[in-house]
Amino acid sequence: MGTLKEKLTEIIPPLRENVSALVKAHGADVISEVTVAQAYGGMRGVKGLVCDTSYVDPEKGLIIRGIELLELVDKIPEEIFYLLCTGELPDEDSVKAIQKDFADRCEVPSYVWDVLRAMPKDSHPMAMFDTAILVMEKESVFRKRYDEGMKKTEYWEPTLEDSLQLLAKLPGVAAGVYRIRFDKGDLIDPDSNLDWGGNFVKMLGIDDPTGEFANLMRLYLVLHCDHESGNVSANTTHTVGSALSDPYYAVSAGLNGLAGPLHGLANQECLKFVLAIIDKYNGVPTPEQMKDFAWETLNSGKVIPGYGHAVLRKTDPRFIAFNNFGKRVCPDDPTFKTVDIMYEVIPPILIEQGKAKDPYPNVDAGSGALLHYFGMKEFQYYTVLFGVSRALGMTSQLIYNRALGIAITRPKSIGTDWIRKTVGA
Ligand code: CMX
Repeated sequence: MGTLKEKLTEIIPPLRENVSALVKAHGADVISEVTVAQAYGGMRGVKGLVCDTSYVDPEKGLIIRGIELLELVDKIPEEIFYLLCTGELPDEDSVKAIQKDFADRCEVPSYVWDVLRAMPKDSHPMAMFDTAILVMEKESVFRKRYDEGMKKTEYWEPTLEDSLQLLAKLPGVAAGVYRIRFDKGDLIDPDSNLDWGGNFVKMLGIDDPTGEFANLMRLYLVLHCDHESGNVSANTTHTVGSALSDPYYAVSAGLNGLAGPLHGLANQECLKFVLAIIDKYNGVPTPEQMKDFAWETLNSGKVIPGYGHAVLRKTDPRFIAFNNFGKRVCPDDPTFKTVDIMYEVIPPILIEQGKAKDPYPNVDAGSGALLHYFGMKEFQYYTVLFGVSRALGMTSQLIYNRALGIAITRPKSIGTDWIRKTVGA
């Protein structure tokens, strides 16, 4: 199969031809319409974005290139990146080639550490992570080639190079954020013999005598990789990238969106919630105690973190994968058990409350308990892990968009008076 670049070089020209033929033949056909409620309601359900890397089915959850997520949980992130970019799972040689691509590019410039160390001590780890990516923008090959006058058909190549550079460095950058922000001592060098996830665990410096933390991290990096392109972080990356801002700008921008409590920050909020229950009841709560706590939360106007979703209408398969891991590795851990009781108690309560369209757990409901079990207790850090993984999806979407020459994003906005007049209100 060869390298990722060789594969993309082979598949991109026919893909371009297919898409331009489709647009030529059916450009005027209608695929969606927009209601007033959708215009005010975050454009939920409006089909106006193209994403070929993955699809989120309300009932089945994430489907990557036609393969349901639960069929991919034994893969490693490198395989998933190849799948996202090309639509095929790589053979052993291609996996080795990606691992070599990452190993050759993994050194983090020293100025990144200077900047991170100069940031206020109480900076949020996501602010540090996003800043580190932005600081590396000066390395962008895309920007350099654009300044030299590259042809539009070549845009995807330096986008791929920037993406490989960025992905190769992200575990080191994220591990550095962890060690600097939480005073964990010196930075730990990467080991070029380890895979992307294994290397990340080594650089974090968390003791892993059984190797299960590395297994959890590989799973984590697979499960969070992509979720089509309408979610806040992917959509932001897409929009910024559509202005031909390079992948450093685009990924950093998208990750700022991931840092919101209704999006990727929900994993930290969720563990906070679980620990608050354990604290209140001096241990794993009974289902009755959990019910009381949940109603108190809802009645005080707060959301139950880790539950609900804009697209999903069933239990998120990403939650199921984490739950299966927990049942295998730490079934008696109090934090894990509390998450499991939540899974039993919360959906009927949200159904009874009658507001959330999806009363089931999403990806963020269970991941924190597992990280906590392995000794990563700094829950402010959890969204950084989400970000390392989501960068796989963000960059593969950017490569794809540049390959297809997708236009700069510019939907039409309208004012409330225009809407009133148009609907005769
Ligand atoms: N707890 C309490 N109320 C909830 C809820 C929850 N978990 N989920 C939704 N609702 C409420 C909404 O706040 C909304 O209330 P109002 O009508 O008073 O505004 C109502 O139910 C309808 O919302 P919805 O259409 O079902 O949900 P949205 O598509 O607007 O929002 C989401 C989706 C994820 C933001 C929302 O379910 C939520 O806030 N969940 C908790 C936070 C969370 O877990 N986020 C992580 C999502 C995964 C990710 O992106 O990382």
